[in-house]
Amino acid sequence: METTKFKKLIDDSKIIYIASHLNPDGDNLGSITGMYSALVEYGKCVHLIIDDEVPVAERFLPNIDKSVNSSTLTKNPDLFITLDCADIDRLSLGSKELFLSAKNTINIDHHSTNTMFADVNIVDTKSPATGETLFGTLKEANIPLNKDSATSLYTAISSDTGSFKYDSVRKSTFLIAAELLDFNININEVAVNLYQNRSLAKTNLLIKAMNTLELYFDGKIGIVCITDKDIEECNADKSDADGIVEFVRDIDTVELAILLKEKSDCVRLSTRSKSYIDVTKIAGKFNGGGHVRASGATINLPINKAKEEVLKHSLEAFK
Ligand SMILES: [Mn+2]
Repeated sequence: METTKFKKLIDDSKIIYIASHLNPDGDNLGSITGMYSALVEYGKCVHLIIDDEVPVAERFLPNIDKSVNSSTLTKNPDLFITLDCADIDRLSLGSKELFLSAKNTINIDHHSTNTMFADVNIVDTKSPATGETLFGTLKEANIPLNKDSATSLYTAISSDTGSFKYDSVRKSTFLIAAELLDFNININEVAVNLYQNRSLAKTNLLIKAMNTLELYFDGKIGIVCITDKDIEECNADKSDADGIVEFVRDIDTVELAILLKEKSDCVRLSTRSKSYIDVTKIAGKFNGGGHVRASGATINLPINKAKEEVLKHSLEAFK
């Protein structure tokens, strides 16, 4: 039903905008470039909007160099598409303004916290990645893929499944990956860029963060903290904090991993779990959200108070 509306909006629209969200990750960037490449191939006039810094790992994505800042575009596009974006406030202010001016809007996502903010909402909360949901949507709409879009979708899915190892992965995930391989994509290029590409600056930030490691509750809870100053001192990008929380999770005793990132005016919480803790419940205490094994929130408290509160809710999660 929603796919029929999706297809009609694509076919009826001349000018289409596709935008990333703030702090874009692999699923977001893979999905927007995948959609962009597919729609360009389909003959559409498409503009790709990225207002934030692209992490180094995703800079290889096909057509990501075609992206523009929202300030370069005029209002009132026929169609505005968001992907992997749970609510409208995850867009940059410029993108949000364009979104609100669009004649029609589409939201494709897999977050359970999605607010259904568009005219057409294709939200599959069981899907491990927006890239998987997008694959199904394009297939149903008979919009063909090519090597570029297939590379992007494979990257999106690999990225949000920790290289196909999280328990959100389902049978369809592997079947879709298999279909994407038919496009002769370079999976080594994807793997090297996503997983074997850590800069020395990011490595130094990781070391700094891991030096703050504290374990609680028989080692089941692991927590690390970093500050904007740490990022500066390591000469790292802000996106270099991505992935640190996974190192905490990967400690053998840890079930629940927590990263607190101190910013000038707030604390950013990232949580990961290994097998049984639902981290959306912890992020939810701070009006955040995400997925059962990976969630986040913004906490408007000083870091020490934030840490205390997060630990309190984390201990409760084990009861
Ligand atoms: Mn995602």
